[in-house]
Amino acid sequence: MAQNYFDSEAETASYESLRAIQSLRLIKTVEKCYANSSFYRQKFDELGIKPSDIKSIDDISKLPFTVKSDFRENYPFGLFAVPREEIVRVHASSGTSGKQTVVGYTRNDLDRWSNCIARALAAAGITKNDYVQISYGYGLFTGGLGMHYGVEKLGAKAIPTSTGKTSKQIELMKDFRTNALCCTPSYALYMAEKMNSMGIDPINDLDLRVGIFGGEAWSEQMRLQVEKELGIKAYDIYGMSELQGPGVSFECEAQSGMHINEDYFYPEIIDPVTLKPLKEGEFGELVFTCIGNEALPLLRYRTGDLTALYHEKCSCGRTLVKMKKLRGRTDDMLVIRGINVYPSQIEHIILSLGLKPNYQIIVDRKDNLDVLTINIEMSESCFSDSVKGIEAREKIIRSTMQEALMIMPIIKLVSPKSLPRYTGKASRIIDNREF
Ligand code: DLL
Repeated sequence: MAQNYFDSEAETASYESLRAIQSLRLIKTVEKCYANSSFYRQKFDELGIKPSDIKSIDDISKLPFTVKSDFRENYPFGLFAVPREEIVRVHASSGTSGKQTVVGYTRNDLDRWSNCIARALAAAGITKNDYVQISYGYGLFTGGLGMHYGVEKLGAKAIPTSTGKTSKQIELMKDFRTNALCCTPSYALYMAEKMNSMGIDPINDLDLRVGIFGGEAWSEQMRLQVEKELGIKAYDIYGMSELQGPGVSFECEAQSGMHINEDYFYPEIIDPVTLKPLKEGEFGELVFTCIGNEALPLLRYRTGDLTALYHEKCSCGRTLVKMKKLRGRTDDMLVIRGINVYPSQIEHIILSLGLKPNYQIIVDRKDNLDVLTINIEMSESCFSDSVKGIEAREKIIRSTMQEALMIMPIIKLVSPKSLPRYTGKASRIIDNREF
């Protein structure tokens, strides 16, 4: 692929000049936090730190962490660090409990965000000539509008279909000769299934070439499946509402980890228990300091996402540090009979056994013991098998799971298309235990 940058100066900057940009922006961010945010001023005072203690990016570990509950405690606008009249957009994301996490943007923030997305689109080979269908939800969720402004910034053609009305979306995709699709990986797979039932062959009947998928964890096998079923190249994009939304990091042609827009988001990896910084290459919790945000300049925000950072000479020429595909979240981890189980491990096994990622993980407590049940949809051919045949397959899956997870799950192969499909983020875990 020809090298394709939106912002080559930042994306291919030398390590030294990136550090210099990061240092400068960190110093400014810290000064602004102290001057304009009573939340951060109080934290600094409690720790006995002054903005003048931060002289370069190497001083970052002197700064306090910020966590999700800080949003809840300062709901709705208490973390904003600019006068209210400078805010031009508000988004929010729903958490598992309590109030929504509210984020705000100045005009410059929206511009920076669009740049981040435009970088991601260009890295996936999207150009001005492309029609880009945005099937992330529009609204308070950052996916739809975030991608939308980035597509326009690049100069490509945004088709704002949002989520839902899937048959109509596919019809438009065919009529408009859509080249790129942006949505969650779960929705991409659902679209492939729907195309099949509509008699549309994505490879011969559509002009789809690439997908920009994110918003939820998806394994390498799931990528292969989406690529095969839609006949496209599938690129990963990462972000979270608190930081800006999508576009904090993105994949390039190498499709091996995501380049972080580290001139705007300074990453660290910490041990989630000791909170000590970990070395390059070690897996831990991802922490970001937003050194380019005006409205919400978060310091050392603990994302709860588990990954590792690494520098490499990337074939695309970008020098931006990479993060590995997410391994899960600190709060996604299920502790079943004292054993840590990540849903991503279960998905990995399901896909490596040639099954589709249509599954449900259910945890119950019976007679004081945790019971893990995994419902997995059968393919049509497996469904027409004898009861004995189906039981034999269940047995193979059970023993593979047991070997990998160190616990024995109950495996139930259920009929095709009987489990829910998702047009946004999939939610496949039902934990019925009371804690
Ligand atoms: O999901 C922003 C986004 C929209 C990113 C569209 C990419 C595409 P939230 O709703 O705040 O924001 O959820 C953020 O989703 O902390 C991760 O756990 C997860 N996540 C997002 N992207 C990825 C990805 C948006 N590419 C949370 N891989 C994050 C794995 C992802 N997990």
